[in-house]
Formats: sequence, C-alpha cells, structure tokens
Amino acid sequence: MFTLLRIQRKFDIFQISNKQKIISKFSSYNNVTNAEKNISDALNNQTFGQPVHSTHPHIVNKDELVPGLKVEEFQQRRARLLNGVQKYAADYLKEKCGNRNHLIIIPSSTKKYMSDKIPYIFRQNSDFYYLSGCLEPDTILAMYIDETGNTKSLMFMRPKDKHVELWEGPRTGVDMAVELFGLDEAYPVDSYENELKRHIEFKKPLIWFDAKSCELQNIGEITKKSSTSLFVESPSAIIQGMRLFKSPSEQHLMRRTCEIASHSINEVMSESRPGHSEHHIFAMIDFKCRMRNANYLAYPPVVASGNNATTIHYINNTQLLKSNDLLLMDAGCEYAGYTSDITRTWPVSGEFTESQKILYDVVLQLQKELIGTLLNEGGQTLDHLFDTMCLRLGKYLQEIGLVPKHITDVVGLTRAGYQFCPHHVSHYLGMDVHDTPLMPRSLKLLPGMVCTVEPGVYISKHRTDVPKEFRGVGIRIEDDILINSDNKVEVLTSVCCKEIFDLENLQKKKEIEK
Ligand SMILES: [Mn+2]
Repeated sequence: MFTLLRIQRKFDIFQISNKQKIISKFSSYNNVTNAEKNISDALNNQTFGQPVHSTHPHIVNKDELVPGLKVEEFQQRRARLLNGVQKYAADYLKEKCGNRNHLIIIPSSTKKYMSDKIPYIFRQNSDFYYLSGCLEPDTILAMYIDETGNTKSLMFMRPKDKHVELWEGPRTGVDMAVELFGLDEAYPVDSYENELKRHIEFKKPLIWFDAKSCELQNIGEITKKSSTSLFVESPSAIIQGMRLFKSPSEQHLMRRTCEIASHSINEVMSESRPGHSEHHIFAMIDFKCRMRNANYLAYPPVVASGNNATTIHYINNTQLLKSNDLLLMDAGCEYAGYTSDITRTWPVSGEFTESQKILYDVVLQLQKELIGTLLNEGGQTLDHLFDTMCLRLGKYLQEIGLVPKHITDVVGLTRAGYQFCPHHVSHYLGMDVHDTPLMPRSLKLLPGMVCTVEPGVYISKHRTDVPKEFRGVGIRIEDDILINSDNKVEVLTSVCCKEIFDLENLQKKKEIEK
C-alpha cells in the first residue's frame, strides 16, 4: 500500500509540473549555428557513436538528434524531470531530508553477450534514451538542480579509443557529446567516481538513483558507496509518469511503428499457406518489418497454430500449419525506439470453419465494443476495461452455448468470462512493449496515453466442458490505441485487417495477383 501511494504521488507530481510552463535553463545549445558548425567541422575527421544527420541523412532529418525527435525535446524532458523531483521532495520528503539540491543519475544499458565476444543486438535502456537521445552503452546521464532552480545536465561518455573503435565502430566521445546531446558538460566515464564524490561533498544533494535497474555493475556500486550518508530515492515512477503521456513527436513515432507492423502483418496473412511452419511465418514478419525500416521485432513473436494458440506465451514456433487450423500471431516492431504490439488470428486455409467463425465473431465484436467503450462508462481506465471484457465475454459465450445458462449474476458471468481469457485486456504501450509498468492500470485515460485492447478466447483441446468443435482453438485480436490531442480514440493499427470478409479475401487476392 505504501509503495503504491508513493508511486501515485510521483505520478501526481508530474501532473502538476506538466501544467506549469517550464522554461529551459540550458544555455549551452542556444547558439545553434555555432554548434552546427562544430559538428559539421568535426565530421571531416570523425564520426559519432550513433546515426546523425550528416552521416545518415536517410535515417535522421536535418534538425533532429534521433529519428523524429529534436535535441530541444530531450532538454525539455530533463528540465521537467528536474522540476518534478524538486517539487516531489518539497511536498513529501521535507521531514526525512531537508536538502533542496537534487542529483539524478540515469545509467545506460551495457552490452550483453551470448558467448565469448559474441554480442546480442544492443538495446538502449528506455529511460536513459528518453532523457538523453544517446544510443551508446556504458554511459551515464547525470542531472542536477539546486535550491535556486539552477540546473545542469552532464554525461559520462566512453572516450574515443582508436583501437577499440577499429573493432566496434565509432564512439561519440567526450568532446562532441555536449553539442550533440545539448548538454552542459561531458566527462570520460572513468572520472565518474571522482566527479560524484566532489559533487556530493560540495552540495550534499538528495540522490535520485534506481540501483535495481542499473545494469552497469561498477557504477551501481560506486553510486551506492558514495551516497551512504545521503537520502536516496528512485526516480523511476516520476520518469514513467512522464513517459506515460506521449508528446506530439512521440505520437507521430507511435503511428509510424504501428503502420509498419500493420502493413507487414497484412502481407504475412495474405502469403501464409498450409504446410508452412510457424517458424517461416516468424521469418516473414521479421523480414517485412525490417524492410519497412523497423529496427527489429519488439519481442519474440507468438506464431501459434491450432491448439498451440491456447498457450498464451507460446514462442517455440516449431509446428507446421494445418489446413483446418486457425493461426494466431502476436507480433510488433520497434521503430526509432517506439514499439507496436498487434495480434491477429486467421484461418490457415483462407476460410473459417463454421465453429471458428462463431467464436471469432464473438471476440471481434467484443474487441470493437471495448474500443468503443474507451473514455466512456466501463472503459475509463484499463482495469475498468478488463472488468467490462470479462463480463461481456461471459455473456456472449453463454449465448453460443459455452457458458451454462444457469449463471445469471454479474459475478458469475465475469468469472466465467475470465476462465476463457485469463490475461488482462490492456497494457500501456510506448518505448517498451509493456510500457511504464509502475503506472497503475487504474489511471483515467487522458490525451497522450497509448494502450492495447486485446481480448481473447482460449479453449484447450483437453477441455471437456465445451462442445468438441470449439476445442483446441485460441483467438486473440489486439489493436494499439492512442487517446489523441482532441481526446478522441485513435486506432493506430486500423489498417491491419480483422474483419472475417477481409481475412478470407487476403489469400484469394494474393492468388489473383500471381
Ligand atoms: Mn500486448
């Protein structure tokens, strides 16, 4: 209870600071012409540790730091966060900690290896990327605000190293970091301990650091060791409170990642045939998303045919597709740090059987109703939407004879519905697939929020309490939804087919094209 209250307060703090007009106190990037000149000069003999406009004009536009986002947006985020922690401390931590100086420390991800020197694809820590725009591993962002409201952002970078760069590719280095990321100062990562000690001695700040999520082991230890005499608080809930609301540029990126996955899934549905393996379908969706410039799939996709679809997290993807089966695919991609998350279920043969059609129609009607309920009674929060789903699913399944007629009360029908769909109907979506998990699903939906709507029905082949023709079937339909600036429900994945007529036509159309 106590933790929840703290998270709620950290969320509220942002709501208040969000309404204030925060004036950026950063000065080092004001002289844009100078900065641009320096960057372009530097490019003659050096490159950066991530795509920038000069080296990758096909990825990053002229005025952007990373695809879709300008450096000013990152500066504003840092300023809002600093104001947020100061306000939170003034309201709730006064008695425990009288200090008005705050230091926020956000480490990046580190590289991970599958075996000796063989790396996994690197993925940046979302909080770190959200606040810095930096795509390099083993880097630290530190932000500071004092009692008079003076702020500073600095980063500890991996230094340039000719030998290592020969193997691993270029690093941005210390010298270019200030201008590229719009910081006040930059230091080599080796000097972190000394700089931290100096700052702590001089300012005695309240430290905002989340040791649990810190992947950089030595940085975690140094930070803990250096701050033993100080009050340490996690900044995660405040940052997630910010990330929960997507800015206009983020909304644009969400639209893009959802479009990429939607078009790709339409193609996969039209090209899948009996005899393919689930593994082939995985390869197809991966290929099609990347060909549309997604970085990679956002998660290992579920490609589950027939009874496999009743295992909710089935990712083995090893079975062959059989003619009379349904195929459930839960797949999404990551584009410029933003993810999509879609599920479609379609008939392998291109035609639903009668019983499949009946069950699919229940899930489809329910899913469309739930989307229509968002922002209204029964759909004002994700938890409300879940209750609505369970009750209606219970009722609709009763209508087709899968739930006993004698159950008539709300609790009984809700429980019956839940037995057929034992997962939540929605989660927040953004830079992470299960985005901002510290944010409760009991928050009222507001403009800028993105979530999924994903009811399902799962009936194992071993169940004996439903008619035989409905056994061994898993169906889920999942779309991604934005509450847009007009406070309207915008379905970001609306181009992805889900009507029975369209699904049955996709394969036929593909045959005619040949
Ligand atoms: Mn989902």
